[in-house]
Amino acid sequence: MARFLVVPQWQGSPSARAMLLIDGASAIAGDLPRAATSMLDAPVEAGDSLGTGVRRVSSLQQVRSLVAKEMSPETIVIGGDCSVSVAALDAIDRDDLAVVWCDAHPDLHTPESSPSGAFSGMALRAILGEGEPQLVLSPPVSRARTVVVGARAIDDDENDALAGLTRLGVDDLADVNALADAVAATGARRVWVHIDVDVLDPAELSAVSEAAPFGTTAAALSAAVRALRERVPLAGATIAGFAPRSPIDAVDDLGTILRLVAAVA
Ligand SMILES: [Mn+2]
Repeated sequence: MARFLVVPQWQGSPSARAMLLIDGASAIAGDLPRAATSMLDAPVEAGDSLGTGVRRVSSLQQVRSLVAKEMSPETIVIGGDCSVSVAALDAIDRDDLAVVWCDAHPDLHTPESSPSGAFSGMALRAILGEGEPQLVLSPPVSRARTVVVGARAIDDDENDALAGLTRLGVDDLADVNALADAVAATGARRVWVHIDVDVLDPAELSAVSEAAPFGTTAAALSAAVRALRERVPLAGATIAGFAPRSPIDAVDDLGTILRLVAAVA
């Protein structure tokens, strides 16, 4: 049975309403099996950049050390902002690991290119080992083992960093085996699946900080992830980016979120 680690980290988000991510994490946690779920005692305060180009580094580091203590095999991490995946991957063996990044945004900024200084927009870049030295993964995950799914809001500065990554668009998921094929082709023996819920179309799920049109459906993504798991064992997964503005909004979207949880758990 999967274990769930709920990480209500908001400090990596660029949003003025980043703290809604805490409400999102709590809402999801309320529907998970209690005996299999741990809630991380994440700092609530903003924290300090400590002279780096990344905002709130001190809090991000605190969360990272707490996550390291809580990770076990096949943990499903519930965010929080997207950079919870950097903390999770930092804590596990990355030999033979592929990373699937399902997100409307590729999160490939560096401190130099980021307009906001928010770490969530640098999360995948940090997993590739590039960016602020205090936060990047070492050893990194290689570009050859990284698959980006559903990215469609890409900043100019992120384009060069996409080189060498495998990319699947929303339309590619019409073939239920496309994701499994892409990951199998990397030669990896285990896979981490990161899902920012903004990869979904706003008609499917509205409670995100930066909605992007023309996303995928929960049905297509779930089917692709299930087909992937039949081919490559899951090392773990992340569901991130749920930011409901009210409890009523949270209830509206929870069915969709739980469908994604069921696909990875
Ligand atoms: Mn995103």
